[in-house]
Amino acid sequence: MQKKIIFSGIAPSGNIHIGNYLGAIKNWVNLQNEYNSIFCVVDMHAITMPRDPKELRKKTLEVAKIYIASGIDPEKSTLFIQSHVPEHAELMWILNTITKTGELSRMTQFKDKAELSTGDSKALENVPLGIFNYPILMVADILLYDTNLVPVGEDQLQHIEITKTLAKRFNNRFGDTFVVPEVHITKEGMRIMGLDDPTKKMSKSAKSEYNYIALNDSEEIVRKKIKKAVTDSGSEIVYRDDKPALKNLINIYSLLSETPAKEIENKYVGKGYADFKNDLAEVIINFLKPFQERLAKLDDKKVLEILAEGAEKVQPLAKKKLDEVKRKIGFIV
Ligand code: AQP
Repeated sequence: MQKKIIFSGIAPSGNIHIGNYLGAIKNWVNLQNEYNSIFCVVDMHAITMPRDPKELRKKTLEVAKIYIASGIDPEKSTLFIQSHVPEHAELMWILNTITKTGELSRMTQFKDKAELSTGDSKALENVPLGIFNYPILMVADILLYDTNLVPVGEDQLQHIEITKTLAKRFNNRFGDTFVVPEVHITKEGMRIMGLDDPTKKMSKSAKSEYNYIALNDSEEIVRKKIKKAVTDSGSEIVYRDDKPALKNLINIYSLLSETPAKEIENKYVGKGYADFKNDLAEVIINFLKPFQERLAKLDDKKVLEILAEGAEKVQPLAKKKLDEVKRKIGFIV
């Protein structure tokens, strides 16, 4: 029987953090044995905001290296850079034409990124169009490869919903063409919150670097960030919804050390935040150290070769799907 297909990607923007790892990459590593896996560095998504070209090139390679250092095995999974397969942009154009503007303006990520919550009626005028319609590029990324499952963090749920909507809409109008994918989310890693604000997700485009632990943070920085991480009122170490900051920190501790939250609670009975935070910093460092050693050993040239081979492997699949789409809508192929 043919293996099912998974597709996912991360934009090379900002610093990749433990939220990206726990919500997405860790999950990919586990799934790659079971599924035909395609992982992309989505550089076309990164340019929805202004980027320094030199920095973008550096980050694109860095993200691919992070995938590999995290355990994505290029022998098992296909890795490539999105802009190396132009079919993504071409399919996006076609899908634009069947998408309603209302569907995009309801996206919470759009509202957040465009900072529309300020109530300034002029705010919209200066929002780059890419911030508005990048979800359609995500839809194209996923649908090009007959993806069955999309492993992502919870913040991407709306984007997977619109993927399903557009796949069904196209299939209804033009006949069966796209596989309608399902989302794959792990319960614990689904949403790691910001260290400086537990009501918002940890985010690589956060204004303050105290929002996240980046995968390339030094020991000293990790200790500093955890020390500064906001906590809740009271002094007990408990995993409860009414203590969102602590719950988030315990989640990180639990996921990185593979210790159940209950066990962590028991360990800190009678102890305070200082003990807990010191140990949490060590748990994070113990995870980051071997990861960073593996990352440092990766050769740029070799990784670029892996990415080029990956693009060569998936491009014919993308072209086949795009040609089918073009034929269905009446283009001469
Ligand atoms: N906090 C999080 N918890 C769990 N999963 C998360 N993901 C992102 N943040 C968390 C998952 O990581 C993958 C890549 O998402 P992304 O590229 O959108 O990363 P981001 O950190 O969320 O980036 P931003 O802040 O939106 O900045 P830009 O737009 O500049 O890249 C996804 O699977 C996501 O669910």
